[in-house]
Amino acid sequence: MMSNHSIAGLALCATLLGTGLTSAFAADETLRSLADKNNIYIGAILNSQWFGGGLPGNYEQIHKTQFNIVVAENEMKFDATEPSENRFNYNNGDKMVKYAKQNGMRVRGHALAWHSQVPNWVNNYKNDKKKLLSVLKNHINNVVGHWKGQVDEWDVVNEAISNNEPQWRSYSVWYQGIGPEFIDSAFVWAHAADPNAELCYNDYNLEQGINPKAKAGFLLEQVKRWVANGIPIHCVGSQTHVEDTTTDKHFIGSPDSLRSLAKELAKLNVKLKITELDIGFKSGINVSKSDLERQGQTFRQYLDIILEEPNADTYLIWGVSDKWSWLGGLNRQKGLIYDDNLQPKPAFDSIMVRLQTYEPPKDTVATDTTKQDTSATDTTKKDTTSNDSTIAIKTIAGLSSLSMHLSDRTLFIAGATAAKVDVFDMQGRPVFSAKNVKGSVDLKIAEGLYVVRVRDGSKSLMQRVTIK
Ligand code: 9MR
Repeated sequence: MMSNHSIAGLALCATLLGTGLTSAFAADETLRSLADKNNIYIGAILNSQWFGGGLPGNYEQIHKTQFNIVVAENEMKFDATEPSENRFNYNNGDKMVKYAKQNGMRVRGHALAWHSQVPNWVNNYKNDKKKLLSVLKNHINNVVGHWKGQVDEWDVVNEAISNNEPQWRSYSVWYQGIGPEFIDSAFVWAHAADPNAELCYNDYNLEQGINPKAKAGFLLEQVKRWVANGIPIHCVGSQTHVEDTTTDKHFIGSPDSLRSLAKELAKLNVKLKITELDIGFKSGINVSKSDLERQGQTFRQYLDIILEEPNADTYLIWGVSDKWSWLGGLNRQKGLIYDDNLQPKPAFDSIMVRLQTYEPPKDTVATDTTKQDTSATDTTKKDTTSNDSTIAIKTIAGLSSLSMHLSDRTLFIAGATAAKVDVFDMQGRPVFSAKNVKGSVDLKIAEGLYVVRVRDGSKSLMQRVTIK
């Protein structure tokens, strides 16, 4: 039987051909296969209904076919993981990590230090700075430690900035009890618990401009300070919960503003990720076909940032289907890329086509400004690390003619005529390099965790490996 997506793919081909465009894609291409090809992560949350087992069978099928990164809607938050003091519950998080592993997906952890979804027992210590510090440190140590090497990136601090007149958010037990230094400490503790995890500051309204009065402007100043002080921050997550501009005339965000933030962060060697995207319409209004098409264009404009900015690599949507979305609580509707019946919307097609047609600028490789090169601590795509170094790298069959396979310290490369191989340590420092590699090369490096990059002309592949 043909899947929804094959049907959608064929329908889209037909639409494109009907409009005179010759571009068409194979019926088996998915957002995921195209994201892989473009070296980015595309994902959607596993929502709380999935954890409860209450979703139709094709939800999971769609999720694992279309996405290569996953995050839990609520199940890794403080109240879920430490419901009572020093008693941790990892059941749901483990379930997601297992699912991600089985399906070769990257895992985001959300969120360690946040003012919301904090269990009541924490508030009992609101006037005890020393105790609160030890509570937060213990939480981070345990949670990050539990998923060390399995959760690739964490929202270490979420929504610590206030909405108006940017300043720190005051109604937060962490801010009130500890002061803004809870942020610096949280990053340091998270890094100590898993030195290889990418660590993000995550917030909303970051698409509203980078002037000092906007949230992103205030954040930028803090990121500069954190970087200057050696705080291990590697990324900023822009939640990007936005509204369609025709239904909210006062909405001031734009993809261009978010792109400006990405460019400023690049100067600091910090990544930008879109972590919770939805583009809703006001509740109660009739949403027409052309509204949905316009929505698709906005999804595409945000995707362009991720495709085009070298320090942007992740495009995560806060839900799969409009049927299970938090947006109703915000007086918005229909903000996702699948409709109530799990059918792809015009936004899905818009993303699909953009992923298919995007061509990186010709000088990308020559000037060495590839995505992977911009972050010193890039944990790179597709960590398929296992205990056995002989299968540490799996080829991504059919997605690129270039592939690699590691056996002990010998790296075998297929599909290359004269590849350049570079190996970096987890801080991004080059440790080995070889030119004109055709079949295989011996990696003369010590035991440890590395990133291997193979480039052959305009083709490029990057993987994390364990050398034993
Ligand atoms: O989608 C989440 C919803 O189910 C929860 O009730 C809510 C509680 O605060 O959190 C929602 O997720 C939020 C995310 O964790 C942080 N950014 C805003 C998201 C939407 O509110």
